[in-house]
Amino acid sequence: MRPTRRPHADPAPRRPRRRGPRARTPLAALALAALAAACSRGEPATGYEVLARFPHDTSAYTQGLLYHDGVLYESTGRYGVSELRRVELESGRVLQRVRLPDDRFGEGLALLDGRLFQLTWESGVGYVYDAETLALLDSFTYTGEGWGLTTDGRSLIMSDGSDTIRFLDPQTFETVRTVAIRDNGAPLKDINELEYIGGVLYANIYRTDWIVRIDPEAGNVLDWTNMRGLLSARERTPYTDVLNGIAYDAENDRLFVTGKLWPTLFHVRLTSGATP
Ligand SMILES: [Ca+2]
Repeated sequence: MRPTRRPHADPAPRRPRRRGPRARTPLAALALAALAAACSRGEPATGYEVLARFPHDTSAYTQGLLYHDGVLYESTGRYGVSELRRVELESGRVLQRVRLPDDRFGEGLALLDGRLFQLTWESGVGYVYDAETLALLDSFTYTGEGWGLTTDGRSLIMSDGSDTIRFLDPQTFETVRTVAIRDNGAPLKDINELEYIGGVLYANIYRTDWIVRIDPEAGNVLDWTNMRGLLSARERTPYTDVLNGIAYDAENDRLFVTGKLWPTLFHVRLTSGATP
């Protein structure tokens, strides 16, 4: 069945569907109890700490995000304005941009062995660029939709809106293996932007404020983190869209998150994420 079509710019942000930790394990039950206790005390029920804030282009419909050698690389979506960008972290200034064809909707982005790989949403076409120059080197095709993309250093790891993650060979783009994502045995769909950090797959869940951490080998969800309240009400406009975009600065151990058309990119530390 075809997944629900994603809005290009939702003027009235949808209420996120209920997603989150379920009290089916002792750990989840403890986390929920702590959450309930925090709520009852009037404290914000969040699972993160903001360490720094940086400007983010409010015209960037963030679909892919990564950090490498001191700069951010961003893939933006929407037909007619999709781009690959090199972005200065501190200012949010776009240092270099490559415009996609008007009929391509930019999606996930990964960097492996000096090459950038960019997915598109429904056209089944991906692009390969030189990471230094952003020169277009090649293109490839895949079946189904393109959502998130990251790498474990060997394979490209791709989400497509379903509950299955694909591992692609970066040379042939063949699917090497697939992993079914399960949260306490239940299929977890709408896995969106991805970041592979230290053997763990971090993922946005589309239309929610949740980031999940996944064991990419077995496919089981390790924990959920609620990013609610990250963007203040003052920073939101009718055009502000959902949380999406996770990047990691391995050299300085910095985790970055932002959202589609958000004015801010955050350096955060996840505090509620507990590995069983
Ligand atoms: Ca990412």
